[in-house]
Amino acid sequence: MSSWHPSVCPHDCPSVCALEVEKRADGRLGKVRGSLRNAYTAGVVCAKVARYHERFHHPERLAYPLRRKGPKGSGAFERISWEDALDAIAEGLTRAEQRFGPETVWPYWYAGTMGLVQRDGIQRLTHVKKYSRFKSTICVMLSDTGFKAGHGLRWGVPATEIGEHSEVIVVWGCNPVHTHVNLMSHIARARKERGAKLVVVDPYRSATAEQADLHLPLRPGTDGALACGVMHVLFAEGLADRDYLARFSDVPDELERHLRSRTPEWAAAITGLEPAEIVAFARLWGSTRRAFLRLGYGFTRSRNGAANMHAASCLPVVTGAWAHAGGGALYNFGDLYRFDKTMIEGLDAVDPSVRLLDQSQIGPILVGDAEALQGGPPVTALLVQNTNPVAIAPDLGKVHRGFARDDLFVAVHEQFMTDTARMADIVLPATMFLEHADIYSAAAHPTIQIHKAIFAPYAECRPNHVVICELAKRLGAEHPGFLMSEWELIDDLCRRSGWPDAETIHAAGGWEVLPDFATAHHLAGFPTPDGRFRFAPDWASLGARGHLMPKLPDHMPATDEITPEKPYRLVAAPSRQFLNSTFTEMPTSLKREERPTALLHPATMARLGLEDGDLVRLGNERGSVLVHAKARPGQHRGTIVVESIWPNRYWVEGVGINLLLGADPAPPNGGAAIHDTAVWLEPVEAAPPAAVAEALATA
Ligand SMILES: Nc1nc2c(c(=O)[nH]1)N[C@H]1C(S)=C(S)[C@@H](COP(=O)(O)OP(=O)(O)OC[C@H]3O[C@@H](n4cnc5c(=O)[nH]c(N)nc54)[C@H](O)[C@@H]3O)O[C@H]1N2
Ligand SMILES: Nc1nc2c(c(=O)[nH]1)N[C@H]1C(S)=C(S)[C@@H](COP(=O)(O)OP(=O)(O)OC[C@H]3O[C@@H](n4cnc5c(=O)[nH]c(N)nc54)[C@H](O)[C@@H]3O)O[C@H]1N2
Ligand code: SF4
Ligand SMILES: [Mo]
Repeated sequence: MSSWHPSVCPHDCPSVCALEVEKRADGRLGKVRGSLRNAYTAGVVCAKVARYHERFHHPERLAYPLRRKGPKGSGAFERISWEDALDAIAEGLTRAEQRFGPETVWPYWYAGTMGLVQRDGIQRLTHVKKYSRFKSTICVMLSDTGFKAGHGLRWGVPATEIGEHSEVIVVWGCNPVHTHVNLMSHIARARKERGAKLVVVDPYRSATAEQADLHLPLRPGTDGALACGVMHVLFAEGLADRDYLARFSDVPDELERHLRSRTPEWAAAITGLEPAEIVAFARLWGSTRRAFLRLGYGFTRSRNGAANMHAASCLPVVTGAWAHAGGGALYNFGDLYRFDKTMIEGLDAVDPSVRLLDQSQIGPILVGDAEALQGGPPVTALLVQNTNPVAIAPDLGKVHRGFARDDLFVAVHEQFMTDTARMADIVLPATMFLEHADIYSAAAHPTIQIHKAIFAPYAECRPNHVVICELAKRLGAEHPGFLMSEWELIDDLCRRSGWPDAETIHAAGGWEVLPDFATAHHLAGFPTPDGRFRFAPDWASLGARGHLMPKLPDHMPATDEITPEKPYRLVAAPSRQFLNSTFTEMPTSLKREERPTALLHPATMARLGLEDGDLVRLGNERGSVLVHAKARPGQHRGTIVVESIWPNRYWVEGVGINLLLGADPAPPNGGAAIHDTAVWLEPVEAAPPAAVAEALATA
């Protein structure tokens, strides 16, 4: 007989789905489905996680610790014992530290698992050992900064209100059909029950845009201009709620004056949209107070991304939509959880004088860029958990050169032989979420969820927490957190943060952290010091380069703009069947994605004499990649979209699309400009070398 168990999806996705997992009579993983116990998940789960048995029982899962025996990156490893592997890592880190001091060691992590214990515990080791600290910038730095600029703190209206009340839904700069499919079920209900209209703001006709009543395919990085054009119309046509503005915002009159010159024509010239489209969008938004704005991450991955987030986030304030059921905005519920992570992260051991290295600048850092290293010692040792920078980081050529350095010691704790693991000196096998306990918060719904292990670890796999504690022992790092079990850390976190204990939350199937409607809708004011939304943010308080930000919502001309030499703008958007580089090991995902592909406007294809499947070369000052072209209507003629992130071996010349992306930190406080790249494009005659065709055929 098989049994069903409650679980939580651990992957780096806003949805953090509540799952039901089948353990079959033979002890193997059976079906995975969305649970009904969470109103946001509501029984829905994405296709790739529904096929999780393929990943869980994958023949290429890492099973044993490995030591490199050939040259770096050769893929030649030998099996060793856990004792030997942990000793070798401790020795590698200690030797580096003896030569250059503790800041030469950089524990490097990200959100491969979103569990707070297994994801964040590595920072306890960082802080206690005074290793270089980690400034997490690759994903939410720009969006967080831009949202906080106006709202103060991050929370919003639950997506379940969309289904119940919304009449207009705007999906701005995200692609939920690919990246958090659950949102679409709430939108579908609103359309079915009351004919709600869906607007999608995205440079290309994404799978979400395909479903829209109105798709606005603006040029990448011009969202600030679009938002200003829309607000101009709202004020000009009497659709702004002046009473609401007077009560709940800082400088509404100044904003209105400032917007007088931001006409739809002005915005059209910048965005590449028609003035009439902008007016139509504004009238639709202003036609009801039950208008819901889903603010994504994608549109903030530009050098002006924080300004664009702030500008777009002004819309529901101008019309007062916030005060109504089904109205307002949702970006992220992050600040409702108010977690005290002292024990998990060792926050009592933080030394602010230790340098903070920028996650997104790993390329420049590893090739010795003095500015990125902040004048400190070189990085000569990396301990990596939960991330795959050799595939996903910007300025990927530098990342590859850096990882190839013979004087760099690298230990990688992974589930698969990823591009990063392949470059390691020591590889450790990691458990998957079904094999360890953890606690999860979510971005897209306001729920704490706790998970208990359902399966015994595969082969010799160990959880991140165990590895960090074992290393601490060998490195002489002392902190009470290293002596606690996973469960003790989860329970400590809950109690310390003022939530019920871990058993209670687990037994309840999750814990809602949003108190009531009034809080969700900021009925008593926004979570800023004076309760007012900021049209004029205090950017200086949000980052060292606040002086570069526009005083009021505006178009901030800071992107990698086109030139005669580089006439196209590249968007490296997420693909549907992969999650970043995770799931690229699953045969069914690879098959459905086919191969790396550049989506071009049909007119651009025609002008260059290209047909579907022809090879093109995309390039800029950082290098170039070969990729197959495909026509996609519904985007600007100058926009190229490459749905990512394919492992390097699937690229004709062995390096992925991130080779073209810049790693320069965007203002005011850093962040990766993943979708902000000017490129040239050349048609190419040659067929791809046999190696790649073979990699795809045997996948
Ligand atoms: N299937 C799948 N799911 C995922 C991921 C994945 O890779 N695949 N990644 C996960 C992660 S880590 C995250 S952070 C989330 C991200 O979730 P999203 O916010 O949905 O993803 P983004 O990369 O941020 O990009 C989404 C959309 O932004 C658009 N975009 C790019 N530039 C601009 C712009 O200048 N303006 C506007 N308006 N739109 C723009 C892109 O064309 C794309 O359609 O998804 C998570 N879920
Ligand atoms: N071109 C392009 N590049 C991008 C983006 C994009 O949209 N386009 N998006 C950017 C964004 S938003 C992000 S967040 C980054 C994400 O990039 P990454 O952080 O590299 O995310 P993943 O590729 O999912 O890698 C996570 C790794 O963690 C491993 N893992 C999962 N669970 C565990 C565990 O419990 N223990 C251990 N030890 N390992 C585990 C997985 O096997 C996987 O290899 O990519 C960025 N790069
Ligand atoms: S939608 Fe996101 S959270 Fe839900 S199962 Fe898929 S990857 Fe996991
Ligand atoms: Mo992300």
